[in-house]
Amino acid sequence: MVRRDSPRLSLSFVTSNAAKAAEAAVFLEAEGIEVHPVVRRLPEPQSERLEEVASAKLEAASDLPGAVLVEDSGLFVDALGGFPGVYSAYAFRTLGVAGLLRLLDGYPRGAEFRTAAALRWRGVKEVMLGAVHGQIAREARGTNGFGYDPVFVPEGERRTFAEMSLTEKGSLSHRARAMMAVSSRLRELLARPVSESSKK
Ligand code: ITT
Repeated sequence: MVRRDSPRLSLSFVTSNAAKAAEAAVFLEAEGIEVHPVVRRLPEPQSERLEEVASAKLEAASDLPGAVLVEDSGLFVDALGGFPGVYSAYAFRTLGVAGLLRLLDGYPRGAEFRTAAALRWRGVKEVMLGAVHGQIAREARGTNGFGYDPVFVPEGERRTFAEMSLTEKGSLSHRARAMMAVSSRLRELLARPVSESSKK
């Protein structure tokens, strides 16, 4: 739903992954929030919590003015005790989707995609979470999206994320759910009086 009644908001989305910014934009732009992608690979600390990684990425982007958004995401597979989770990028590079399918051979397929989105605006820094539960498919299907999309089937669907359009995935994914929280928080902050020191 486009909120034509509210003032126009904009934010910088810092990521090395253009597909992430495009997906976030599907949700945020529909909410009347303009998304400016800033292509940068931010350092990620070794941590067992997505929230900590997202906070550290936000710190690393402290030179950018205005509203700044970063996020860290991961796939948490139930039968693997949450692996690859915060190690999703490493597991993707080393095992790949085929390796994940081999690891899960004969095991239950439940998994959750999670996003921790860290927002800084008007002196406030906050981390918001979004998650979607689903199943790891038996084989890779679809060519859209990126990363683990060809093997993740969100709850209530038969198709993998990679078989969905950008708009479909961008409206029901873990990222969309985190962006919903980001959008509400931005509106709350917009409604608050601003001190001179936090205007930037
Ligand atoms: P950043 O620059 O924003 O960090 P990235 O692609 O490195 O971009 P993450 O560290 O958050 O992003 O991602 C960890 C891994 O999880 C990486 O291999 C991604 O491809 C994968 N991943 C993240 N979100 C995903 C999604 O929505 N669908 C499929 N795979 C995803």
